[in-house]
Amino acid sequence: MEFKNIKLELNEGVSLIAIDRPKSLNALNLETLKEIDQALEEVKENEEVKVVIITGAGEKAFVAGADISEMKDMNPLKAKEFAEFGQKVFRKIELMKKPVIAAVNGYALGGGCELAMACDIRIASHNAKFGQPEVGLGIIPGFGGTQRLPRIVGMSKAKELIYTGDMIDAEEALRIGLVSKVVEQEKLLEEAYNIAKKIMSKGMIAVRLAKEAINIGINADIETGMSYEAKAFAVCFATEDQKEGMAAFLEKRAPKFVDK
Ligand code: CO8
Repeated sequence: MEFKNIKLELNEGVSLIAIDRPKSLNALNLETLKEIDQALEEVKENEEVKVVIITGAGEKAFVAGADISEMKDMNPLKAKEFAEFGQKVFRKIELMKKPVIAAVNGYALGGGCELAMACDIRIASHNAKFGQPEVGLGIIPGFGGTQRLPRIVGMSKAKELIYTGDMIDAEEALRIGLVSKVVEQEKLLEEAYNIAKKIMSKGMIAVRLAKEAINIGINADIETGMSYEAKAFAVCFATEDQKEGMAAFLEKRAPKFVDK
């Protein structure tokens, strides 16, 4: 499919989705969200794609939020539909069987921070800025921010950020665990690809099962999480990759995983 507001590339097993609306700092209007949704469907179905990277085009913004000019005249029903659609798209990222890395290259505000938080791994460039400024617009986060931010950084910091609308820089985001790495802007995509390549060198079924176990466990009690982990662990032993991985270790050679 042809896209107007995003770019979609495939390089050696890695799909790169770049939000590309530079005039509005890559803000998410409905059309852009629909294109992201479509791109996610395509990468989900494409067996060549092993890992996905999401970034913002240009050097200034990852995504500066939902598009305020489009939201300003919404009635409550439209606002609910918009929030639910955005939530559904971001949940698709979270539930995708392939790892998704956010390469945050500038402003990640409101819906932009929420998009990054739906990804499995977040890395940022030094000039990245994060925040949930919605209360300053008289609204609250609507694409999962009230749910994911406390799960990622804890209740106190999440409430501080959401109630004040404060913007934090990349170093602070690293300190509070909102991102896992900060690099120079010109190295950001290279670093994201390096992480993707490292993941792709492992048993990808195991990576997928680990993602599922972590996602289920974070929203469940410990017994449910442990029980899921044990079952997913058992499933690994039905794969060729488990046999290959362990044989390769014992034979002191690099494993050749086949994703089976
Ligand atoms: N929506 C629409 N346009 C935007 C947005 C946005 N979120 N952010 C920036 N723009 C536009 C500006 O209007 C401006 O356009 P123009 O050139 O036509 O005037 C252009 O991008 C450049 O922006 P600035 O001139 O403001 O650039 P600065 O460098 O001065 O400032 C900032 C950069 C700090 C990022 C500033 O643009 C800003 O504060 N943007 C808004 C950030 C924000 O509040 N984001 C949260 C939006 S609300 C949200 O995301 C809720 C998500 C859940 C929705 C649920 C559905 C109901």
